[in-house]
Amino acid sequence: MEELVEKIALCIERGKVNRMAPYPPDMNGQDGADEIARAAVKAGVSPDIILKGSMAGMQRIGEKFSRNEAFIPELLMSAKAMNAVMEHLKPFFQAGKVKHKGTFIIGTVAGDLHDIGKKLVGMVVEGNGWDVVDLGVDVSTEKFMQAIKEHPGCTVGMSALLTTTMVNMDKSIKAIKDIYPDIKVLVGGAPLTREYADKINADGYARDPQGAVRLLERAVV
Ligand code: B1M
Repeated sequence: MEELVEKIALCIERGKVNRMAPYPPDMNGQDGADEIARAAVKAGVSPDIILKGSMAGMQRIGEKFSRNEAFIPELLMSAKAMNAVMEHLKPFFQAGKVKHKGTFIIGTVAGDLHDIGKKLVGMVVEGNGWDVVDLGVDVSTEKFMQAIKEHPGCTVGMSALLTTTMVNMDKSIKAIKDIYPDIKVLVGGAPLTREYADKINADGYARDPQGAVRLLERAVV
């Protein structure tokens, strides 16, 4: 099992999406993240373990990027490989999707293009019985406000992966609370801390998707 997980981590680190993908050239003709994740699911490997391998691959490419050993195109290929794995995990995370506990609007804040963590949070929240509206990336305050107007009583989730964009949460929360003081806003993403969440008057901070579900259950159900 460990071997399978390591293979997934390697495909994500190297940005090997599937067998047909010509990139990276030295992995030509080998199975990619798509085939290996499919095989892992078929072999009964737990989705959490597959995810752990995927995150390890992302962590490695992120570290290479920090050391100037990888650049944006490589990060994009890793993201593509990660998305291929997530397609296989979706059915598991969404398996519990029965109750309509409420609506959760989620988006990555203005200026930020990181999609994967936010998508993962949306999938897990959806699997726990919430209707999820994913506004995508680079979501402006106006777009959050419009979605709140369209989904009265919703809860809002904001994700940020950059220290330079997490400050935009502050602006969006202020604007939302001004007009919709009862709307709850949860925040998360790698650079965030509980202290920062408190400072910007977020109603909750979650480190991971399960934390977001716990907050939602507490705040709303
Ligand atoms: Co960028 N990037 N990136 N990147 N990128 C990071 C985040 C970075 C840490 C890399 C590094 O330097 N080691 C660094 C940020 C440094 C900082 O600000 N402290 C960085 C940088 C600098 C940049 C650019 C500025 C690079 C440049 O242009 N010079 C640029 C910015 C573009 C922009 O957004 N405007 C940039 C671009 C990109 C790509 C577009 C190429 C690509 C994203 C593609 C995509 O998403 N479709 C990318 C990638 C892939 C990464 C890394 C390698 C991986 C991110 C990821 O998907 N992680 C990342 C390094 C790393 O994370 N190790 C890096 C996997 C994902 C599952 O985890 O998103 O953390 P994560 O989500 C977690 C939790 O954070 C949490 O739950 C998730 C699951 O556990 N969570 C929430 C997230 N949102 C939540 C919301 C919640 C609750 C929990 O409630 C609402």
